[in-house]
Amino acid sequence: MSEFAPRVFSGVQPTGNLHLGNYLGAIRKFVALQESHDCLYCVVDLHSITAQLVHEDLAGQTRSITAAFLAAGIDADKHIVFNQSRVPEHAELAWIFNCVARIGWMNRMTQFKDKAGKDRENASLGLLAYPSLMAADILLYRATHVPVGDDQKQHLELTRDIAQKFNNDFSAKIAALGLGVPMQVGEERVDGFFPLTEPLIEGPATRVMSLKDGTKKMSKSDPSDLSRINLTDDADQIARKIRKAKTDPNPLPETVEGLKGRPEAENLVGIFAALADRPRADVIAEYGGKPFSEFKPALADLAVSALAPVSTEMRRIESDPAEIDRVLAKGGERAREIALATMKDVKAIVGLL
Ligand code: AQP
Repeated sequence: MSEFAPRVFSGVQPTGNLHLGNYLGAIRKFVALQESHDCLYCVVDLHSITAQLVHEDLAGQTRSITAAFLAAGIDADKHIVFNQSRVPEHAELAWIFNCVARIGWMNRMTQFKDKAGKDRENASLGLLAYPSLMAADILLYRATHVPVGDDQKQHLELTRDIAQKFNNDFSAKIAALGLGVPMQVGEERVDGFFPLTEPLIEGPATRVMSLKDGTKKMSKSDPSDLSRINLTDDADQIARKIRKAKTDPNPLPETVEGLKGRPEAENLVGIFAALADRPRADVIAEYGGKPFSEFKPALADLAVSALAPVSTEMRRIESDPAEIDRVLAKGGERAREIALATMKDVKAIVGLL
């Protein structure tokens, strides 16, 4: 067991409209964790320029994601809400991690392969180094837990590899400076400077799939808006998208096992279960054997009732951008205090005067 104080960190990129996948896979978990942990929630604007450099309104997008955090129920007084670029130590630690991580590790990242596509030589160096900046985001605060969707699992494993290599390579220096924290690594009890962060990937909606293709992740960058439900969609748009969602011609199965091999049905049942906070088996007990024409309107009603309060509150918050900027500035100051303390020790460990 780690003896680092439990602390949660997670981030969302300001790359477009937040969708139901981001909400169920990440933001709703952020809200729940506030009860039990100290949390830092970050709009990771430096990440958003890795795949596409020029954005029409990056600052506006950053405010909009912040508004979504607050509207969903994140308490910016009790916890820390900020945007990444306000705390320059993220980029500073990422540079050190670029020298810890190996090129082979980065080349294996499936998100890099997906986003770089066929023309890898033309991808930005930032896109390749993305996981090293993500490790810096987390480890700058020596966060012990990171709530994320399933797509981020590999990046979290890499974060642990970076922490472990840093701890090993500098073990003598960490011990000499008295900066080691005891922790359990497998069978061994060791001292390390960075914790081996645990991903929190659980619940019925760790990977919400596209409404147009049950084998593809719901994503902000999908060119078809019909593939996702945005947090900003109104009741009519939500109902229309669910009505048009791809399904197979059969009624819903009578058992959860019957969802196997039916990705679209599995996705819609998973979304229903997550929104209603009920097990899938419960949903199947109610709708098994019924046609999609009956299930879809119930799902649309549920989605509207879950998302409407968030989108209404989001619009209210967005109408006062100066207040959002105040929240981010205050959060940035509080985050920076922790970041500076970590960097002071990291510099001493590495030997940077
Ligand atoms: N479909 C999803 N199901 C469950 N969780 C998801 N997340 C993203 N998509 C799903 C989780 O949301 C958090 C924020 O994601 P992000 O914006 O930082 O990056 P992303 O994973 O790249 O999100 P998108 O929507 O897929 O963006 P694009 O299209 O730009 O790639 C993360 O915790 C993520 O796991």
